Amino acid sequence: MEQFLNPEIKSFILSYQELFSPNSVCICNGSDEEYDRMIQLMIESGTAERLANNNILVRSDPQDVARVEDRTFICSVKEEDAGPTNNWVEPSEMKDKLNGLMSGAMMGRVMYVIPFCMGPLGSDYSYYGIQLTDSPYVVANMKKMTRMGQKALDLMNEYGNFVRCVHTVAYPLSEGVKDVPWPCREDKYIAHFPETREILSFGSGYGGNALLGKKCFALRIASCIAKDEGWLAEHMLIIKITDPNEVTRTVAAAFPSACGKTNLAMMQPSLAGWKVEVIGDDIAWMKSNDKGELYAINPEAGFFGVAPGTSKKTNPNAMNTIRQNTIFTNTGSEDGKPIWEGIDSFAHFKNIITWKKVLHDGSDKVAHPNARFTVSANECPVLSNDFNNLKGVKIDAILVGGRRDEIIPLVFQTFDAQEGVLIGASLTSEMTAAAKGTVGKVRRDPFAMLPFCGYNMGDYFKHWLAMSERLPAIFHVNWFRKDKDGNFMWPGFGENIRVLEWIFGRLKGEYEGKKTPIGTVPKVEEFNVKGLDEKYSKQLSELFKVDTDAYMEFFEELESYFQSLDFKGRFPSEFNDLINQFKNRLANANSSPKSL
Ligand code: TSX
Ligand code: MN
Repeated sequence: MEQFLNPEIKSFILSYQELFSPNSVCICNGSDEEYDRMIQLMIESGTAERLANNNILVRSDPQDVARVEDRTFICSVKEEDAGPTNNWVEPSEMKDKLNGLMSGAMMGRVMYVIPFCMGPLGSDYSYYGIQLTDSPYVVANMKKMTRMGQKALDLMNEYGNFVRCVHTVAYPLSEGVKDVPWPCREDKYIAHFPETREILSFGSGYGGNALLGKKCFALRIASCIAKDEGWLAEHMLIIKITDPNEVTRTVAAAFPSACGKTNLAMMQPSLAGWKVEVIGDDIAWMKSNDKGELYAINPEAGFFGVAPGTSKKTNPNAMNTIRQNTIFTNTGSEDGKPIWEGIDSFAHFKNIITWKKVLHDGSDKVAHPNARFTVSANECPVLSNDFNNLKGVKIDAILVGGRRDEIIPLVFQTFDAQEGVLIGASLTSEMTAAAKGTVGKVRRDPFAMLPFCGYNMGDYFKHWLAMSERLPAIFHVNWFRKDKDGNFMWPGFGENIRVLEWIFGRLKGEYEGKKTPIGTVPKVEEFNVKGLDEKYSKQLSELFKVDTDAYMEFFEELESYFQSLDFKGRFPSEFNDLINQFKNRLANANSSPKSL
């Protein structure tokens, strides 16, 4: 270690070097040469192969393809600080366990030291981390997903504080052990220590388990820092919308996985003159200033997106983003091109090699459903010029959304921020391939943070309520409503700009909307249907309808969900009042329909 490292950084590295016993230590500088060296290592070890356009394809072990929520732990000192939605283990017990397991875990390997910054380099919003890892795949991915290397290290040396991120695939190459293309372990641990801002990740090399800057740091640990410091670390995209008169508004939006966050973040609007630019597709850090305005940054530097379903039709800007300089993980390939289910040109391919490295015969999947692309945000043609803005961007509206066949209208604005917070806490999602579990099952997913809130969800609700005086307008959207025959009632994708246009009009005070018991929906005549397929425009009133009986049941189900969880006394009683407020309005609407 020739270069200057402040004493805390030095002792962090040395103590884990001693524990892990790697052959050598490499401090990453984040250069392109270093990236190329990681790729070369992966090619030589059979982990990766080159595709066209400087893309590469990596195949993981089929046992290591997604986040492992049942192996993810919040190790706060007190159990009640982890709350009912997290797995809790007492910190010293977890440390002892992992100290034992990690002893000698990097034998025969290099320990890479990755200094990185979450957020624009030099921004007051940003936080630093150092990840130790024995995986060249992780080094390559961290270069795309974070501001990684020398500059981050220089700033960190000066600033002092950093989150300790410790990762090993835990496959030591002791005497006589041969390496495998994707080393990993069955007994995985993804452990978070919120009080000491530490992450210990053992036995997995995949995604959110291993790229510790993302879900572990920027959501689980950051949510704890944010609660302590009075800001928000959220599972939200950030987009900047420009109307035909060059008026811009910036929106943050929380959607559970599989609702198309990345598609919305990069969407190509169908309405002429409108522009949508992306600042982030997954995580937003939001702080309010002394004027009560909310400002946000995207702590990430790249996109780690789900490949299956991405196509010229669903997300043309993503397709252009990932044309070159991209790491594909667990996709199929043919002739130097990455391939997956839902890519437009699928049928043209004749000799596809699947993610499991066999010739595709139609009976098996080309790509794993959680196959990913990793790409630097700089490759994105619709990246906002505010992406690196040190001051962040002012958030004019918060959107929350779910994926619901029935009941929830296309869009409504909540009457106030407190009601918006309750609506955010009411989100549900379908289980997806992004995490190990039952695909297709509906689960409650407050603010899309269920797997990512690093502390007691009751305290999280209280924190949102405490922030509510400083929150902008809140809207709920649902692109996924279906008619009685099971057809989608809304075309979605680029046509969602019509919903954003209405939201825009609300923010500018131009649209009055129509009051319903749950909030304000568009008046049909306010909604821009120019050029919209008649099959959709003729059922708009249906899309804006609020079924009071169904919504009454919705709030009753929400109530029983909250009651089913043991928040250890941390549940905000205001939520019960808010639910009653909604229920009273719904009951009144039923008894006297003319009053609304
Ligand atoms: O991402 C989606 N969005 C947001 C886009 C900006 N998806 C994909 C979800 C899975 C990740 C959507 N799917 C959206 C949507 O708005 N809407 C739907 C449902 C839908 C699917 C297909 C059609 C219409 C609606 N139409 C045809 O296939 C022709
Ligand atoms: Mn996500």
